[in-house]
Amino acid sequence: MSPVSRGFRHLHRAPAGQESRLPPGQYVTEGFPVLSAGPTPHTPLEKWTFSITQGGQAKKSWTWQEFRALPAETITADIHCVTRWSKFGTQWRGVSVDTLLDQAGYDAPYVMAFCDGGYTTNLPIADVTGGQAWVAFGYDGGPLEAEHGGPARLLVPHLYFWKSAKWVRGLDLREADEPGFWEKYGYHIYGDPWREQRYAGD
Ligand SMILES: Nc1nc2c(c(=O)[nH]1)N[C@H]1C(S)=C(S)[C@@H](COP(=O)(O)O)O[C@H]1N2
Ligand SMILES: [Mo]
Repeated sequence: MSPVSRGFRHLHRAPAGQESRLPPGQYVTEGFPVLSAGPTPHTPLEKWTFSITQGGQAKKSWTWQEFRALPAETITADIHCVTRWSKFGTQWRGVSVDTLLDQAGYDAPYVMAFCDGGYTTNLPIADVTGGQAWVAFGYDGGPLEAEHGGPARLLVPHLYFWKSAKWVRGLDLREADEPGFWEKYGYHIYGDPWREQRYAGD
């Protein structure tokens, strides 16, 4: 299956005065490229759940209805893809990962996000707490489109966008930082765009 990759038009430099918003080696796009390593899954909402798991066991699980009843926030963020596009001022609606982890209870240094379709990505707990990460279900005032990760995706805008797992279904609490899907293929284990951590060893 060849990866889907489209919407790379008009990559340009940061507008005057906005240069400091653009991490090194990045260009600005006005479009919203789609990058998917496989086909877009379509899980019906009545079968959708979000779970915080540990050692394969669910500590807490929400149905779509329960998830949507949680307090939501509007998030405005710049996003940065490792393929060098950045998009300024994207607007999302989502539930803070803090809310989910606080309800589940947690005591682990890492998480592995897991998704419909089998994609995974690893993150330190310190990067998904403290108001830095959301499970986003809305984009630009509407529902999040399936190709961009709907019904819900992880949003971790301070790291390269591959960490923002689309079609996310849960977070598995981990004692060790194990590589996820792209990290196993040689992408950086952490992925800070400001330190240009694109590939292992950067
Ligand atoms: N489940 C899943 N999540 C994923 C991916 C993927 O292939 N599958 N691609 C990642 C990559 S490399 C990027 S840049 C962003 C792209 O999100 P977009 O398609 O909404 O632009 O999703 C990330 N999350
Ligand atoms: Mo990406």
